[in-house]
Amino acid sequence: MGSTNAEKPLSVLEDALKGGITCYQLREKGAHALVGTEKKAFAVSCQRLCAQYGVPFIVNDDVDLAVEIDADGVHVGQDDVEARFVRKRIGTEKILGVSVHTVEEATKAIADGADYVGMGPVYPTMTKADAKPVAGTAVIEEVTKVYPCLPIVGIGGITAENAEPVFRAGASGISVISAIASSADPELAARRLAEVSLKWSRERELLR
Ligand code: TZP
Ligand code: MG
Repeated sequence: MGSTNAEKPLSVLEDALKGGITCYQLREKGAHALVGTEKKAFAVSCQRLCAQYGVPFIVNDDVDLAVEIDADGVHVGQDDVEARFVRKRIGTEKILGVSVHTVEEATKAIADGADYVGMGPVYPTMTKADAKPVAGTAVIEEVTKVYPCLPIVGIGGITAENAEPVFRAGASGISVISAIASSADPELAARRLAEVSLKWSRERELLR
């Protein structure tokens, strides 16, 4: 018996959790994206799985859904509802992430109450149809210099093999889709990414 559309992503998520991911963001996008009650049911299944592993569950864009199911946080981009309104709505206890591409956007994200910023695409990616041009790691370095304490998560085409320059530029974390979801062994892929990430968080501790 084959798995349903909703089961496959759930099994990938469980593998990723076993492999050691430390945060999960639900990004329900594209032509076959679930909507309405199906989306909510899927979100709750992901949320429960994340809770079993003690991993924060963040919803991309959909503030209403995040509030309705009491998600751990919300992530918004520059074209979504303004971060300051999201912060007002979700309160101070929840995680707020904002995608930024410049120091100016980072400044606004901080003023709006962001806990972290996502920056990318660092490398070429096929995943986001409307992704901005590839930014490399230079902007991450720039934002790190201005805001050394701001948690930055790099995104876009990142794998365990090319993650090092992202951390070296100042990112505290990396965020991936294909490197795990398109892997033949998502658990192993997540473990490798978690290892690289752990190595860099240790190095950062030593530098303090
Ligand atoms: N924002 C910039 S690139 C991207 C998003 C959401 C997609 C990243 O996906 P992948 O498969 O890890 O390149
Ligand atoms: Mg968005």
